[in-house]
Amino acid sequence: MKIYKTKRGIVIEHLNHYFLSKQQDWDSFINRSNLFSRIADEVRSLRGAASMDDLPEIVLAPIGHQEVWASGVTYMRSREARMEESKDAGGGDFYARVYEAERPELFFKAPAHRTVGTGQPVRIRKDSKWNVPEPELTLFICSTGSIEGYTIGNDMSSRDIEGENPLYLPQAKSYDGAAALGPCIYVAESTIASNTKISIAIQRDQELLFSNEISIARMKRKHTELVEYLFREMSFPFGAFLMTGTGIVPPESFTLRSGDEIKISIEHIGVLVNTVA
Ligand code: DO4
Ligand code: MG
Repeated sequence: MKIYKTKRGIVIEHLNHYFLSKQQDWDSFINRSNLFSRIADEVRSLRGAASMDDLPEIVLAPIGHQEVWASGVTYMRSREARMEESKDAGGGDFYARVYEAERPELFFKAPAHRTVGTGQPVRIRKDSKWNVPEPELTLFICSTGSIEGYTIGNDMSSRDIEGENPLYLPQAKSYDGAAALGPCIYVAESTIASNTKISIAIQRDQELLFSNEISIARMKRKHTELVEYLFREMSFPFGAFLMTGTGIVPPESFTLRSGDEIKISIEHIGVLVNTVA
């Protein structure tokens, strides 16, 4: 099942049918344990009554009062790219160490007001010259700490700022329009398939500039391990989103420009499309 936050209300997609939920508050709708069975109950009660022909045109980012957090260096490609970009600053060793360490790298990415949904523009910083999107499977975790759903995340990153000094990470990662989430939350009866593929395509002036794909099986850490660290000493009264890190980093010669279209697809979830403002 997929759930969408739309201008018309909360829409549930089940077996290619769309249902407008009777519930109107996004935060209390998503922040429930056993979310799958609760939504399945609601779909049973709605069946026949409130089916819609299609999804409303405007789909919003699937976020209310949740914070967006992110994980780092969870794939070998990310480790290599960070070591390369920070070698002049002598920071390369940190990335090799965190890749092997027991404690993962977790960082605050964005509150809802800096997060955009599908079809909305993402941004690159005016004081940065080297920018990339990071396509990441993103977990939705309810306030009691269980993973209840999955969405697509784009962890927009300024590689020159991050590479200059690892202590600049918050500035490289957090700014207006640096996070995109969407188009829905995929809520399943069990965990997402371990061979789920993530793919990205970046177009400039209708031309494909870069594309790649990776399976989440290549990730070094378990989702539950990341969540366990995130929830160790922090409470999330509305639940939280956690980006799980990127396994795709474009070559060093690549940087985003205004007008580029970034399309990230994750099997079972859908496609997140954003254009650089
Ligand atoms: O350590 C820097 C950020 C890493 C990151 O965002 C990623 O691996 O996806
Ligand atoms: Mg990332």
